[in-house]
Amino acid sequence: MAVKENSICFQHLLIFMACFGSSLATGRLCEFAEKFPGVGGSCYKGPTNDDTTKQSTNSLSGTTVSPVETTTQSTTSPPISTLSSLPDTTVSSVETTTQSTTSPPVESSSHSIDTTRLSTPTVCLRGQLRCYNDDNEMVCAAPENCTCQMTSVNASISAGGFYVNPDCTRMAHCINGNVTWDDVYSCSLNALCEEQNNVRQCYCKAGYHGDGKTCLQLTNCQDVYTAGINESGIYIIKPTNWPGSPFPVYCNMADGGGWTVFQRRVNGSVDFYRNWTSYKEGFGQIVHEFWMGNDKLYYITNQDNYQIRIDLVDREGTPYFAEYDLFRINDENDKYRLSAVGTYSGTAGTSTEEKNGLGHHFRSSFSTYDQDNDMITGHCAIIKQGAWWFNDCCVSNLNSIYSAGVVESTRRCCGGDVVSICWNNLPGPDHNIKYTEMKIRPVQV
Ligand SMILES: [Ca+2]
Repeated sequence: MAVKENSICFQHLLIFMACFGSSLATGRLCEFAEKFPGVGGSCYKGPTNDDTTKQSTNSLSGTTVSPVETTTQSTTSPPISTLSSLPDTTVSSVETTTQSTTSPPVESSSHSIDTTRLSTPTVCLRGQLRCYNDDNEMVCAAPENCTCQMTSVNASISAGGFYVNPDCTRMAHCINGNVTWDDVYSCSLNALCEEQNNVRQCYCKAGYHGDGKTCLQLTNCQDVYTAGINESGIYIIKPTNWPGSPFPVYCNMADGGGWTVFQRRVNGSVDFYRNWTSYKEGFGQIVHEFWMGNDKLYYITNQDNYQIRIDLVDREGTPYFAEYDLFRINDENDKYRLSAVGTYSGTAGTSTEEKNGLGHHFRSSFSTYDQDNDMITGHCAIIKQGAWWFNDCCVSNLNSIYSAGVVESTRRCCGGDVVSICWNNLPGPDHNIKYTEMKIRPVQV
């Protein structure tokens, strides 16, 4: 029996794992985001009319191909091999020739059918063809619903689907019951010929995006966005010169899209008072509270000119944001020094460099409780219980203790003895930030 075009999305956690294991490796958004808004992934559902435009942008498409069963056909329908002897005007589902076109519709007055050999409808309405459906039953159907029987490879292709041969050197399509072979089909150097969820074709490797024939490297979330994916979620990227394996990041596609998120605080459930190695490698959950990791941040911000956006929400729910038109950090040898902070704009306070949240920290090295790289005798990371580009110590400190508590508006979180997530000069009380998100993208040209 020909297998119908599968819906390959699994349920619940299986979706999560399956999508991460395969589809995210392509960098494409998983449709399980339908169930888990805000979290990406990809699972292909068989082609439908509605999918036509989606496939053109998201590029993954497929259909299952299964060997033709001949054992049951002898009782309900003729074996495939005998179909070729039937008049062309009555059956069009047999593999014909390359670049074949749609067969003419069967006339309702057709009299050329051998009714002794066919137990299924012998006369079809105008506009229909006698052909196999996805259940391998001979029926009268609209041409676009006819499957294609490929006797040469002992397989069938679902209506509208495709077939790729075992070494991914040929691709055939089933269109209106006819098989059409592409002139050229081969895998990109950044793709693998393999079967995923019962669909064999060329698949882009992790960190790349495309149809398998062409695969573009995803060096940040802007590349994901440019590829036509505008839904926030998790994607696999591979920054330029990154020495490790491609890795997942959270892409925020709001505010113009293409933002690679590297820090988020939501409710204090993740401990941010951590050591140097932890900040170097990253920690937390990228769909929740996390720090992406200073090594990754270094590679991303050094492959182009990047801007940064910082979103803050205070305890009362009032949102603020700060943007700097340039942002970069150096590598570990230079203690992840904040080597570029551009011009400020936004709603999160003053534009005076000495007072605004991040500008004050320009040129400072990163410090953690086990690495004192600040500019005072004391140890800012311990005093302020955070990890930041401390100098004398701070005007901002978004990795400090999560408190979101009420504090006196006259006291400064970095200048006084209050220890909490801090962004001095935020309009209103500045010690009660309950939400932060730090994200970067290439400077827009
Ligand atoms: Ca010190």
